[in-house]
Amino acid sequence: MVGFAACGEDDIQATTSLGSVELTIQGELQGEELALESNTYDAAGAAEGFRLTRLSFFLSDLRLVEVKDGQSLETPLADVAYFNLGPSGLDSEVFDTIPAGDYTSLRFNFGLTPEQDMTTPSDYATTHPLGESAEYWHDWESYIFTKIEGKSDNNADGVERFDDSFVFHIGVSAENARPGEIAIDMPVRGGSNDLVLDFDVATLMQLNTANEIPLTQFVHGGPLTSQIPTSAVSALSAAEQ
Ligand SMILES: [Ca+2]
Repeated sequence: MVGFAACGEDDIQATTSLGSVELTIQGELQGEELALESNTYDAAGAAEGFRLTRLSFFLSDLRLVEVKDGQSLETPLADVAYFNLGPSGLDSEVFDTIPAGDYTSLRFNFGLTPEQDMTTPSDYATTHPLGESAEYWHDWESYIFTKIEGKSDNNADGVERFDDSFVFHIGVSAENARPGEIAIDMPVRGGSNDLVLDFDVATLMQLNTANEIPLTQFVHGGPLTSQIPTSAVSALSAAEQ
């Protein structure tokens, strides 16, 4: 009977004021949902187009912001989340026990915090987002904040060949993480709640601009280590409901 005694009104209130948030990130490119492996996309630096084979990244220090009495109040959503977009260009993560509220923006870092980046995968269970050794670069003593991989067709012969590959593994240091803030219209209530962000891959890769990432190269350093996280923040926005 102890269980009944504990089930007062305060407990019911506490239970109903927490919900779960499923954060989905949907890649988009040239006006359509991103398709990894299968679709060919245009770029200035690829004569007959390119395909993406991998797009993965870490977001950290995710916070929901609610404005009350003119004050911005932050509610933690997650310390870190890892997204690895599937063939249909999306991935989702679920965060539990999030307080109810009427949230109007999402704050985050693209990449990891300095504290997180000082750790290594051996500090975590393999099920933790930071426990995956393939996402850590020992020579940098840093995680790989994002992986962008694909192949390009630079042989203008009308035949799909995709003889060239590109690999961008970006990280090196927590200094290359970038903060972002996205306006959202996000009431969180008890039960499950959905938040969908669009990830504009043309902005991420700066396609058809002077800063287009080179679609024949393997890059693990240099100017792109700051350009790509900056572009990634610009590429994220709330999906239209
Ligand atoms: Ca060709």
